[in-house]
Amino acid sequence: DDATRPPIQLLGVPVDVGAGQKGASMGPAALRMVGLLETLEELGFAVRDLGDLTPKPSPEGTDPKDRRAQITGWCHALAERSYGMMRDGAFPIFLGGDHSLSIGSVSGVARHCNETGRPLFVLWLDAHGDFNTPTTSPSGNIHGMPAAFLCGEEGFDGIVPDAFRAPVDPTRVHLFGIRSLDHGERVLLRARGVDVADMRLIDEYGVAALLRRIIEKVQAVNGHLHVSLDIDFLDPSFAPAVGTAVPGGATYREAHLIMEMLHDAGVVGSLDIVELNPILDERGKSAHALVDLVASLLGRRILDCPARSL
Ligand code: 6HN
Ligand code: MN
Ligand code: MN
Ligand code: MN
Repeated sequence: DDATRPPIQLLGVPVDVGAGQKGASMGPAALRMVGLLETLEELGFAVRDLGDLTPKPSPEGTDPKDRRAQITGWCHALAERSYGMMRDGAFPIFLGGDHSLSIGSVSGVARHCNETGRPLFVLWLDAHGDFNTPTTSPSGNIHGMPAAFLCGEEGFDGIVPDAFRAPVDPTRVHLFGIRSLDHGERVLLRARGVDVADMRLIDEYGVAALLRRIIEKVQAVNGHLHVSLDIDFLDPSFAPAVGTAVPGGATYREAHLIMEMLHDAGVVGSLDIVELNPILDERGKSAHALVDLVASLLGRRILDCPARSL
């Protein structure tokens, strides 16, 4: 088992112009500070920290306040980098940074999957749908749009290089933990057939039953599952460091169970950790909670043996 584990590569993506509030650019530093790398090494992984990404500069004459141009700079650099990490055979972990970075990270992963013929699935753990387009968005903040971009919606021309524009099949995008949607998102999500496990469904059926169906779908076609973990998926009581907190999120144990099941299923091949805003944290508790969740995703267990059946 251990011999087949891919090495882990960490890449910081300190972008925050996609969000309405600044501060997520300090996320990569906070995750490193609470021991992400050491935790993964203790689990037996070879880990390489590639440091922080530098965005491509905007064309001369661009207004420095043009947020779309800045995101384009980040996403061009990140799509290439993400693709390179996949080609290295690594398990990439992208440390955000706001959620706009997933436009770049998933585009790189998608290109690799297309080349290797592996169907790509995305598990989007979030309070929000992130399914606005530049036309529907009430805020204009690009971190509220990445899932729509990935599913091939219009309005994002040039945000990644053309060679990386590889839309994901919307029926393979699974939004999970959702409890805040804008009107336009609700309409589009239904029209495209995206699978949405909202908190109401989670309350009724529990995370295990809902996640098992997704895992089985991925396993049936030997797919690659990319997990995009927005910290606001978690209940703000134990993960307060986020600018867009919504009450009623996943509990500490629900979140860990998801990670533990994903680990046991062996389907996850890449990960984003986004929206951690350390200036809103309380003594580092949100950063610690995220590192513990990543540990569960990568094999930390309570008992040192696989889960048993009933
Ligand atoms: N996130 N739906 C809101 C908007 O501005 O489009 C909130 C988006 C939040 C995005 O948390 O990654
Ligand atoms: Mn591969
Ligand atoms: Mn969110
Ligand atoms: Mn998000």
